[in-house]
Amino acid sequence: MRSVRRASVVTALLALFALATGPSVVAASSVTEQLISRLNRQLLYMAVPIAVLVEVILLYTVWRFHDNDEPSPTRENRQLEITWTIATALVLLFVGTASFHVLAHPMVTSTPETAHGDYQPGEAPDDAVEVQVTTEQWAYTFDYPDANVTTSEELVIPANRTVYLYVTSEDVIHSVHVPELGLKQDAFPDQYQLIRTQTTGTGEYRMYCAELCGTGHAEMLSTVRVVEQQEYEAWLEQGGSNATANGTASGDTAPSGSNSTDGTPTGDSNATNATATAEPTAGGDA
Ligand SMILES: [Cu+2]
Repeated sequence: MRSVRRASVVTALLALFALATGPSVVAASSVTEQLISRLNRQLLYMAVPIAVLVEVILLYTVWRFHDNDEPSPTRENRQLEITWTIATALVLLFVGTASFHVLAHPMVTSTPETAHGDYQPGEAPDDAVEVQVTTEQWAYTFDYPDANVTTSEELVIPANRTVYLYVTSEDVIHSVHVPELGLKQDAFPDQYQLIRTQTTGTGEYRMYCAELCGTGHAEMLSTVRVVEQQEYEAWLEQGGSNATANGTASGDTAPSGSNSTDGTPTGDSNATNATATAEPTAGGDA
């Protein structure tokens, strides 16, 4: 019986490590999402066999001893105790190492590398795309300082390039959340937080506010559109397809109902993509 137990523990552990180090199977939309999903799968590969093993032992015990009228007290079993102590230590070691590897990754957790210890827009490397994301009740403003473009309609970024999003708030605490890209960062007034990522292809993703911030919280939505470099440059050149000269002042801007799919700059696009909720502002970029 003892050898059977030990063998099952060892087999389960070997299977865990084999599965945990297997190749990733799902195509990720960003490096950040890739790291997080892989960790999630690894932990699942750990947890599921352990859960199954425990359940099997439990059911076996119930079946085997359900009509035992004279149960004998548990005897000390040093070998078994040593086995499960080492097995548990190995599992925890793996979970800790795998988690640390992801949590410490700069595309997952940004750490200020500057002497002043916080983030300041303008400090992104030259080859990275920098966007300032300003949140307010209940809208977003996206500033592209290098191109002098400001828009409140959607966040447009180029594919396969490192992106630095400097997140801040004009009023209360918000949280910028793009689940499909694995991005989430709280936004605080009077300071910048950094989201660093790199997408792996083009696509369109929903941006949510993930911090209850008032009555319009549920409507605080926007779109992240990842486009090819060429399309991105054309979009910037047009001043952003939906750019507004007074983007930061338009507090009543409706949450983006943007459903543009072709990404072609349309100048004053309010006429074309005004949805039931979008209140046309006075003439786009004038
Ligand atoms: Cu909110």
